Amino acid sequence: MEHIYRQFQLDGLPVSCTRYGSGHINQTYLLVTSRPHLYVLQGLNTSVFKNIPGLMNNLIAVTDHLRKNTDDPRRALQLVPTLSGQPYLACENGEYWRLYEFVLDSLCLNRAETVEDLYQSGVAFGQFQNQLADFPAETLTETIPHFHDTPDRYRLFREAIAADKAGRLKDVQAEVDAYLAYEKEADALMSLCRSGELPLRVTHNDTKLNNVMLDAATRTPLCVIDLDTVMPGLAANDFGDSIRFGASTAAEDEEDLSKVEMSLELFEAFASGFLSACGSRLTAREIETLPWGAKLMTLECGVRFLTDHLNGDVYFHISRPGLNLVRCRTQLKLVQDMDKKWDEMNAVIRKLTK
Ligand code: ADP
Ligand code: GN1
Ligand code: MG
Repeated sequence: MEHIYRQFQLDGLPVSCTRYGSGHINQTYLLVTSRPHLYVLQGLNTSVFKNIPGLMNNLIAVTDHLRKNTDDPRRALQLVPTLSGQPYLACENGEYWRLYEFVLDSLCLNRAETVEDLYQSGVAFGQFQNQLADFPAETLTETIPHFHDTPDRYRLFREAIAADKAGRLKDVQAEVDAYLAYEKEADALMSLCRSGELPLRVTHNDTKLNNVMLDAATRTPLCVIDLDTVMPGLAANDFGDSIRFGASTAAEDEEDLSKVEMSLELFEAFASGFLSACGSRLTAREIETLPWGAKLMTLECGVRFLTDHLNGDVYFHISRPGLNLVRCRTQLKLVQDMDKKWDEMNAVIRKLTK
């Protein structure tokens, strides 16, 4: 990694550079110098992101915007420039690298340790939405076209089934059939957007709990990270992706499906934090359709995992064979559990906005 990090303006001499975090897309390293000064070094995934200069422009504009409201360096991601003063490194071999200041004295959780943690992550994503309400959406590059277009995800799923590139279809027919049975629901939110009933807003689009930094002492929000997919989108999808990941009683890659449920207690905690931070900005229709965001983001993510399994694991990082299949099963279990709890999920939202 030395040839990469020595091209950035470092404070001190590099002491260690080790793989870090549990993101599924980029290559992330913790870089520590002799000062000591901590950095996060990231290699961007060029097969996922086709327009990295556009993506980096989004990131710079969004973080500049977030910094307008605060003097606290921990409240917005901060890029460290290269030796030649560029905000990121574009290598001759086509790789792109960026360096962030490490958000100090923070927590980044893969699992809420308390119900309050999930409440606070709801506050973080609600605030994020609030802070970007006056951001000029038309200046953003769409970094992944059709990112949360669930019907389009089904189209790609059908293509993967037809191609059966990795020869795995015969082993996963049950999962394929179960997901195809849900296809009729895939357009529920997109159709409301097309008809003008739901507005497009500047959204994060990847609102996993591990994309929020909490203050280690107070466990309250510092900032939202992983801004690669900030684009115009639906508020319900930001809400929903957080529920998919954070309100599950088990990890995304849990093999024992009896442990996987969508916890109504965690659902309420996140909803309560999210609505307290951004509820007044949302229309009644947006609020009413939040449970759909939860169901569709979970369904869509499951379809994406299964598509990737069929394609031979070319998109999401996997640490063991079959991991995308395991992930698609947990998402399916969550969708089925949401079906069972549908009336209660809707009742929670009504109760919180009474
Ligand atoms: P990916 O797109 O692969 O998920 P992320 O940008 O989310 O990449 O980074 C992966 C992980 O690295 C995060 O979940 C977090 O633990 C850690 N991380 C990223 N940026 C920072 C930062 N500035 N300070 C501290 N930790 C960070
Ligand atoms: C990826 O980058 P990361 O790990 O935060 C993915 C999300 C999925 C998520 C599933 C750019 O998020 O869309 O919901 O994995 N990000 C991208 O865990 O595809
Ligand atoms: Mg991430």
